[in-house]
Amino acid sequence: MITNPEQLGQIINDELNQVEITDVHTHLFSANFGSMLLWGIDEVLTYHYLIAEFFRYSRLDYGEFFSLPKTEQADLVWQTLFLDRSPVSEAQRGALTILNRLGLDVKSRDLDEYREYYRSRTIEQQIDTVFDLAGIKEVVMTNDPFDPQEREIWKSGAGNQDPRFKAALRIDPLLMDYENSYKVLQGEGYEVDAHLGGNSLQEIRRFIRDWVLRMDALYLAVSLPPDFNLSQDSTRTRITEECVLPVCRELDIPFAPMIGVNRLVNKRLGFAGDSLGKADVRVIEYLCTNYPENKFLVTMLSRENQHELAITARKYGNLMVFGCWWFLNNPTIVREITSIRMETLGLSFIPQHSDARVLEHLIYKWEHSKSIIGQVLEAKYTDLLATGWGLTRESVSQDVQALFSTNFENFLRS
Ligand code: RAT
Ligand code: ZN
Repeated sequence: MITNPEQLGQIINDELNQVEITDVHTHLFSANFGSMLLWGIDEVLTYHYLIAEFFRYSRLDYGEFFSLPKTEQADLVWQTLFLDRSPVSEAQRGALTILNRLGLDVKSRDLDEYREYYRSRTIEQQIDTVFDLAGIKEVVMTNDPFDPQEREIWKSGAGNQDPRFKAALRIDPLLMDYENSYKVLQGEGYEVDAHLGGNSLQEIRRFIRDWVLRMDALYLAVSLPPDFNLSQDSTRTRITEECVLPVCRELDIPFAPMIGVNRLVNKRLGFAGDSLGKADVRVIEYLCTNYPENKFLVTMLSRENQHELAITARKYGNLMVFGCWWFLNNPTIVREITSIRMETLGLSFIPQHSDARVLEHLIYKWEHSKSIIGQVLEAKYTDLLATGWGLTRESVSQDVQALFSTNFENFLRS
């Protein structure tokens, strides 16, 4: 039985160090995807979170920056964000956590030395090292059948060869850009037209089904703008209600709407130019009420949506809330959101995903998040001890595993 705070802190730390994480949403790929898997210091430094921060200080022409070779972009970011000033933002700190945990000398500030480390590494070794350092068991990829390069990899059978990398079928073009994306379906032999006439809906269902099965996808995901709703009779509404939801039901996989992105607010910044807005949580109520046989994995991007999303999850067993997504993945906000969720949902949520785009991101995203989630949990346990409640190492272990892996696995199976 755990009786005092020191013992409690030690046990939580042990459990956090041991837990094997399932990372439910990343942009990583297995080594079989070749150049699609990003890794290495130059990729870390040119992460779009850091590019946005670079342009807070630089007036360089955007086009000029993006036309430079990656190493030169990384040199500029390193100079501007790490040498010219202290790297205090979360993404800056993240790059330093990575270097430090890989055993590199952060004090030296010597980018060439960091590059040198990578010259002796193979991607296979680096995956093992990073998974080990970050405590990862499995990551879920973001798999796009509208990307010709990726499509070919799946068709060749190489997509599922590393069991540590699970698939998630991502269908943004289908819901966000049907006027163009239907042509991809046509090119792949599906009988669809621009207006959802004829056999289009049936064929879109066949397309989704074929890709879920080919990838063995754990869920079907889409990122959506803040004004997402299903109250208008639009192409998006029809594809969602008549194709996406029926196929998810049939194959018993969750639908994962990720809501709140305003894409390309500043187009010239490319990937780094996306922003966010507050969404209407009633669309989640609508989905969970009208489709009780479907399961919904939901994350929202605006801080303002977080309390109402947690309350919504109290109303529906078919709703699983996950992650502190993207602009929310800052220590202050992770602490706040995790506290709100724990106080309203107990342990029945998935506190975090990494959204890693570069392999090494797993190291910092998980170290930083684990520490805060652990502190929130510790505060709650301390309150429990004050009531006279008894905790054991086993109960702590079970709770930590729920948060970092089994809630997801059980939701998939439910
Ligand atoms: O966090 C990110 O890297 C974003 O660019 C997006 O990828 C977002 O997470 C998404 O999946 O749309
Ligand atoms: Zn993402």
